[in-house]
Formats: sequence, C-alpha cells, structure tokens
Amino acid sequence: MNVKANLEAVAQKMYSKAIKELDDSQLYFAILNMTKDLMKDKGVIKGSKKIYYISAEFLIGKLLSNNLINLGIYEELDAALKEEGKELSRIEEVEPEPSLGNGGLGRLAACFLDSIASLGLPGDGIGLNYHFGLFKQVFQDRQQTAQKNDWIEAQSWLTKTDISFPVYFGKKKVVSRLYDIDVIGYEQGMNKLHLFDIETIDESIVKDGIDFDKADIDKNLTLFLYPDDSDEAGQQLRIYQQYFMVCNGAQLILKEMKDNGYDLHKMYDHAVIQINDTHPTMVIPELIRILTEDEGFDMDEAIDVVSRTCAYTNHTILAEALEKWPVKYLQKVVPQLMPIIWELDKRASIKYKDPKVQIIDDNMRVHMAHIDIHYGFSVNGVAAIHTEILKDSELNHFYKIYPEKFNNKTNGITFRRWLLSCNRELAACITNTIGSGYKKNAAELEKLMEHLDDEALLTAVKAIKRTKKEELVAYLKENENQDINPDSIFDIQVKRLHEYKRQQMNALYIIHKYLEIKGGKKPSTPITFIFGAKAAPAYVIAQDIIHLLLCLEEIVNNDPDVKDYMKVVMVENYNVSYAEKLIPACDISEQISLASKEASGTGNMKFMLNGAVTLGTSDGANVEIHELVGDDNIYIFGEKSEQVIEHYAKADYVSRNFYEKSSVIKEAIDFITSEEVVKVGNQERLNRLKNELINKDWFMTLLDLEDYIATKDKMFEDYKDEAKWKRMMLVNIAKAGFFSSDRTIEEYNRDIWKLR
Ligand code: 26Q
Repeated sequence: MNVKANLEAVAQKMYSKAIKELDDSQLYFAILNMTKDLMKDKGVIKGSKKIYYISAEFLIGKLLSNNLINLGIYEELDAALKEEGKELSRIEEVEPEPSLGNGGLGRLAACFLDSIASLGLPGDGIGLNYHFGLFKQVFQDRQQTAQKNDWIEAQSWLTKTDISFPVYFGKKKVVSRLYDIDVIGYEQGMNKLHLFDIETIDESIVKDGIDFDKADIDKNLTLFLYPDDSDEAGQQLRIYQQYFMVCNGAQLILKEMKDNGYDLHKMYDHAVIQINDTHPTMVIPELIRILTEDEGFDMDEAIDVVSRTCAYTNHTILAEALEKWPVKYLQKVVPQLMPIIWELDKRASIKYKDPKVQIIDDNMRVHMAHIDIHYGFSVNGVAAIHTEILKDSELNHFYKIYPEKFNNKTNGITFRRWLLSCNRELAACITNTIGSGYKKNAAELEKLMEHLDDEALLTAVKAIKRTKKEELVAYLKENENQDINPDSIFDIQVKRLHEYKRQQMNALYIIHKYLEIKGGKKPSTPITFIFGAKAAPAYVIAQDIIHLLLCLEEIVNNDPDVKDYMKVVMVENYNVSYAEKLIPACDISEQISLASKEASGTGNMKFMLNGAVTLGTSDGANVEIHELVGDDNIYIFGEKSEQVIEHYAKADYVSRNFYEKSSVIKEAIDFITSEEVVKVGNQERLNRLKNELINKDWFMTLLDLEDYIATKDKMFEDYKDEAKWKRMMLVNIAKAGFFSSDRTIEEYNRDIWKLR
C-alpha cells in the first residue's frame, strides 16, 4: 500500500474521517500510529553480540521527522499531505519534545542510537523514563525561572511492555515497568531504547516550578531528570535513580542472555555494556552482585566476566563534574552494593598503592570513575585533545597502569537529523551536486571540494543560508517578538550555560561593540548576536550571566543609535527543536570555551555541517575541525590548552591585572554595573558577576578577551568579502563528513565492541 492510502486508512480507523477533514493534531496522531506500525514491520536487528548503551540521558528530541526519513517515506508523505492541503512541517510542531537530557552527553547518546541502527548493528539504549525532562525555561524580569517540562501523552512513541523487574533499595522494594521506544535505522531494521519507570509515580507532588517532595521514592523516583543536587535529599535521589537504572539494565541484559541460551560465563562474547560517563557506573558492582548471589559465580570469575563486558566513556575533565558519592549515601540507598564496592576497592588497593587510584578515598568517598577504569576493559575520551589530556594529566596515574585500555573516539552527530531533516534545502543541493552517496557514507561530502570554483553552487549555498535565515527571522518574530534583519550577520552561541563555555566573554564583546557604536564607530554590516542556554537552577553565576544577556538585549535592541547596527536575542527555552531552526541559519558559530575544558563539543560539528564558519579556541573537537578545514577556513584565537593547564598549575592567572591594564577590558566590565544596565537589571546579580570577573574568573575570560575581540572583528570584516565567505562555507560543509556519528560508531565497533 502506498503511504497516502495507508494514512487514509489509519485516519478512517481512528477518526472516521478523511485526511482533508483532520486538524494538525489529529493528523499528527494518525501519522504517529502509521509510522509506529511501519517501523515494527522492519523487524529487529539481530546478531550474536549486542551493544547495550546505558545512559542516564537520551536527548532524543522530536522523533517524527527523523523516523519518516529513516523509513524513506518523508518525501512521499509530504507530497501526499500537500495534495490534501496539509503541511507536514506544521504537523511536526504538534509533537512534544522529550527533553530527556541536559545537553551534549544526552544528545550524543541519541545520535549514537541512530547510527548504531543505521549501520545495522544490534544495539539498545538503556535509561530512565523521566516524566518531566529538563526544565522548561521561562524568563521573568530578565531572569531564568524553571517550569516542569512534561512530554508523555496517551499516545506517543513509547510502548508499554510486559517486562517488569523487582528492584531493592536495601529492604525497600519497588517494581519497575519497561517502556520501549523503537529506533529505526536509515534504510535499516530496528533497535530499542529501553526506558524504565515505576507505576506509582505521582505527578501531582510537583509544587511551584520544579519543586517537589524528595522523600517519597515511590512517588518521585523517575519524576524528573536530575533533580536539584544542591542538598542531601537531591543527591540521594540521584543515587536512587542511578541504581534503579542499572539494576533494571542488568536484569534485562541477563534475561536476554538467558533467553538466547547464552552461557553467562561467556557473557562478554554476546554483550558489551558502554557506560556513558559515570552515571551508570553501579552497573559493574550490580552485575557482580547478581552473578555471585544468584548465578553461582565465585567472586574472581564474576569480576573477570563483568570487567570483560563493560567499557567506560569519559565526557569531562572538570573535577566538580566527576562523581564521588559518600559511602554514607550509598550505604543508605544501596546497602547490598557496598560489600561489593569494598571488595573492589580492596583488590585495587592491594595491587596499586598510589592513593590517586583508590576507589574509596580517605574521606570515605567512592570515586565512580575509578570503578570504571579498574573494572572495565576500555576507557575512552571524546575528542583527540580530550583523550590526550586524560592520558597526560587528569587520569595519568591510571594511564600508567593500564595504557592498553585508553583510546580516543572523537564524537560525531547524526547527519539524518542535523542535515537531512533540519536543512532539507541544503541536503537537496548537495545531492544535486555529488549524488546521494553521502547519506550513507558521509566521507563523500569531500567530493564538494572539487566544486570550490562552481559559482552556481556557491550562489545556491549562500541562497539557502539566506532562506534559512528568513525562516528563523519569522520564527523569532513569533516566539520572541524580536524584529531581526535577515541581512545581518547571524552570530550564534547555543549550548548549556557554564562559565567554562564563556558566554560571558561573548557578552563582553557585545558591550564593547555597543560602546563603539555609541562612540560613532559603526559596523558596515549589521550583526545579530543570538544566544540560547539553560543554567542549572542552583548555579548562581550562570543565572547572573543569563540576566546580563537579557539586560543587554533590552538595552541594545531599544537604543535608536544602535539597533540598526546590532541586535541581541536570547531565545527562551533553547532545546533540540530550537537548535534545528537556529543551526541552519547561522553564519558564525561561537565555540569559545577555555582551552582544555570542553571535552569535545558537538554543536561545533552541527554548525559546520550547515555551512557556518567557526570562531573558536583550540579546544575539544575544534582542534580537529581546524586540522580538517585548514587555517583559512576557521578563526582560532586564545591561549592553547598547554598554556592554560600551566596557568592552573602555577596559579599565576590574575584576572584583576587584565582588568587594570587594558582600558578596553575595563570599560566593558565596568559597563556591567553602569547606570544604564542597573536601570533595567538586578543590582545584586550584576555586582556579583562583575566581582566574579575581576576577582576570580576561574575560567580565564579576560585572558583571551582581547584576542577574541580582534579575531571576531576580523571575521566581521571578512564577511563582506562574499567570494571568500562562500568558499569558506563550502569547505566547512565538505570537510564535515568526518564528524558523522556513523564514523564514530564504526570506530567504537572496530576497537571496543567488535560486534561482527
Ligand atoms: C554529575 C553528578 C552530579 C550532578 C550532575 C552530573 C552531571 C550531569 C550531566 C555531569 C555531567 C553531565 C553532562 C555532561 C555533558 O554533557 N558533557 C558533554 O559531553 C559531550 C558529549 O561527549 C561533549 O561534547 C561535551 O564537551 C561535554 O561537555
């Protein structure tokens, strides 16, 4: 049956109406049901060994468009709907976005699921079915407030299964329920995302914003993604969640082993468990516990089998993000695991005397990453420079013990979502030029390099950028009530708000530019500075930075001397769907973290693929982007990671010196608490931020500020040279193939998983 007839039948069955008579919401549910059935028909991907990607976050975003593309029916459905006067892109807006992740780590997990299925590899995700995803950001009085962010509807991509396991927290028992989301590969079969839940969750315990009673596990266990961890109750709830996830995951994996008749003593021949950062680390002691208590293994063999099954990915070198749980908490939440963890600690400390590699430290804290490294067979970083820093400094003491475990897997993104779906025009243009082979083999994008002098192509790419900018302008008008000039340069920084990512440095540039324009120095091309970022509710300085950006938006956009030359837009509630609108419209991609701090970044890859030029530091995957595109097609500034690491070692960075010796820096910083800003802002927040920058500035904003200003000014100058800019756009697109998550997953499979 063709797609239209199929949908017509579904519409009749669900609503007794023709397609023409349905509204967008009804049509969405009809298409949802039709698509779910079509996916089922594809069948599950099979093999004798399977990868289980276990992660506390899967930031999958909306699924309709992606699933239609991977099924190969997007175009046909789009055309069929048009015939009935319906618009698929409008129908897509009906779908709620599942925001089951904080940022990069969660989105990476989602891209990986797409690539694993698209490569035809058997592999499932294991995670939690949070009822409320990452909070919905609402601005009030130029400050961030947080609202609960629901996404589960009566009909959704979730399928309730009949699988259910008991989970014990000491003597307390809860019973899980598994929900599955089918993951369809591009022109491939299907894998599963397994999300565990309990049936006693009580959504009504949520009070103001995202406040809720943290005491009652039966009611709150899977209620929220990462509840506030600033107090003891919040941290313990996180441990409850983590254990619930791994205990279910372990039971599911062992069940599948048994259902297939595999020998658990050879589990590593049939299963590999990729541990996404330390959040699922307890899967290691939990599996050892089950194998010894229920499956008759002795401790030596249980440890051996589990160690040969588990592999660990590190996503950060920020010390404060490395999980170290107090023994006291673990003893309270999961007393049954502590004897195993003590045993693992004892064995490690007998073999290795270095206190830096102990699992339980002198302060009675359990270093979760240390469990993964001692008792997993692989440790990987997520970009070349990140892995080198892990080996040379952060995890050097482990690297000396286990050099063979360490390997790099530079991150990637799925081109199905970040090109084919979000930028159909560009994808069509590329297909016209080099054929469609790149859809399955992203390296073929390189063929575009043979077309660098093709005027028609360069003009088409620029025209597509302009179209995407116009679309964004319309969206920003409707959603943010901002009037943006599509002829301005779109300079975009979207990512979680964190001091190391240095949104504050971008803000200081904006102040600098504003003051220049007020002084009569006008840019020849107008500029629009766009931000999107959520800050952790307990992260005060991050909230202050958001406040400053919103104040600048107010001041700049309403200043008659300035508003025709520059605008500032901080979009509300930046999420995956917003990213899909912003990224195709971007001219300048801001990737300005302090060198050594951004493990990889993946937004940088998405922007490049969509023809933006990077303004970045030598950090994370920027380094590899730089190597691929060459000096002429990227703008790199700032101190290198070696220098930064040395500043930390010597403690010789004094931000006040930079403030005092540069009038440009001083002017920009002083403006934060100027009369103009205080008039529209909150004095306490602004003072605190200014003081932080002058007296602490842990992430060295002022160190790189002058170089940043000079490099960015040069970039704006170069934008006027249209021939040069178009060429840079095309080179960036052509060289983006390396950053396909298909490549990343091929490497995981080749070096770690060995599935076939
Ligand atoms: C841990 C303990 C307690 C509270 C919170 C956390 C926590 C939660 C989320 C720690 C880290 C995260 C998320 C980290 C993350 O997103 N890291 C990013 O991973 C991307 C994919 O590898 C990289 O591209 C980014 O550079 C990295 O910042």
